[in-house]
Amino acid sequence: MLHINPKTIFALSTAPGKAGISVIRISGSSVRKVSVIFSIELPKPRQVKLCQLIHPITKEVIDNSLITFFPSPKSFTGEDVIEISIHGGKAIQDLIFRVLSEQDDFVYAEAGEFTKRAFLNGKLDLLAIEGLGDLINAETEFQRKQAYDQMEGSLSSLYNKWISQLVKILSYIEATIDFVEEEIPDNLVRNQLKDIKSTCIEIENHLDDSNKGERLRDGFRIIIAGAPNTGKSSLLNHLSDRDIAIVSPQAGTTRDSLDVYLDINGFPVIITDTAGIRKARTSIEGIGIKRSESKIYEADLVLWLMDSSKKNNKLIPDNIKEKSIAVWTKSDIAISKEKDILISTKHNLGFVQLIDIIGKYVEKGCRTEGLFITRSRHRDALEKTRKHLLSITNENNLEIEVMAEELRSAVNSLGRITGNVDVEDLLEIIFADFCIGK
Ligand SMILES: Nc1nc2c(ncn2[C@@H]2O[C@H](COP(=O)(O)OP(=O)(O)OP(=O)(O)O)[C@@H](O)[C@H]2O)c(=O)[nH]1
Ligand SMILES: [Mg+2]
Repeated sequence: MLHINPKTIFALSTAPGKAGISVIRISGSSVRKVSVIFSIELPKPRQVKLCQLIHPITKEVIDNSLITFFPSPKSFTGEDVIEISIHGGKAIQDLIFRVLSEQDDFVYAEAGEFTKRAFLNGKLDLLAIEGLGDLINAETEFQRKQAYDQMEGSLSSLYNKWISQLVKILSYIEATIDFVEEEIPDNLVRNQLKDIKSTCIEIENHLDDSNKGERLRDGFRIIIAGAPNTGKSSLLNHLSDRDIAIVSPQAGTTRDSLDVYLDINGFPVIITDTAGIRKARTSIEGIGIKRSESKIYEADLVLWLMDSSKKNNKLIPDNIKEKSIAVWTKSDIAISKEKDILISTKHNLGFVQLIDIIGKYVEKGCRTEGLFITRSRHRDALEKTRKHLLSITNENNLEIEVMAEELRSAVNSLGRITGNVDVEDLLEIIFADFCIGK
């Protein structure tokens, strides 16, 4: 069970290390004591004030700082919060932390404790917290947008809408159980079934999203594969503009898979160079080839390389044709130039066309418009909700008590996504202005 430590917590909110400025965040019921500790006058709520921080014992000036005060409940954590912007040096931070630690009711915050308090005080639900985490980690423009929308509650409103729809149905059904001796309109249960079906269809449509949101969050995976010596490592180096993989005329150079992170048109892409596929000559090469095969299996797109200066190339295997594009390499020494995609890393040829095609695949694979599932945690919970609803709609003459139980489980699964649903509380709210038969 989560609980809030009664102590006031403090920590550095900006990244550690030297910087122009750093921000220390303090949250909890003793926050106002900061004014006594450092001999400063607190600013008005949510206004910034320039203050000299004075050491409580030596009375020396520690630093000039900017103080912002957020009284409860209008703060990130919901508690009283003070943010102190100081010059970003280690000695200043250490001294302030030492002074604060000497207070009985102050303690250095644990990882994620500010956010945990925000959750426990009802300031953020789990989706908003995950959105905030994703926003901080976002590396491309579309990742930023998706994370921001989630943090601002776009997914929470959708899931909360389904929760209220289902709880409303549940309240009717519970009422039917409770008042079964009295007169219940004949079509009551039939109407509830219709509503369950329509919510279930909405959830199914949401699930049927080709995993775009998760791909946008985690990165679109492109694998460079093909026979040895076709120029795979040369292509990785060229695309990433770095000399990251060893290139050599010897077939079977690459053994380990090598990842490079790229931003293609605002989408996150992970490109992986792999060991050339052939009958392994050594056991180590064999391990490399196995790794290639499993990477190819996980890939969203495979660039299958073939050497245009050679006859008898190893063609794209049938089982990966659907997610592969054929890329012919070494166009500068090609036997024939009649190929759809023909590149030369040596002479920088064919890359406008190759990047254009890759960009289209990436966009198709992770462009999200509207609301998309962003984590497998949410997908699992939605799948469970769907399963419970289907077990009601697929069954004829299901006992009403079983129906209520399945609905309750469906709501609980949905509630686990946002983390703040208590079915009994919701039922009470609904029953408060709900009257059977009206
Ligand atoms: N002429 C020419 N040679 C190239 C080109 N691209 C790669 N090569 C040469 O092809 C040879 C193999 O290149 P790599 O990039 O190591 O090929 P690979 O597919 O990674 O090979 P393995 O790791 O052994 O599977 C090297 O000698 C490269 O210099 C190109 O565009 N033109
Ligand atoms: Mg290689």
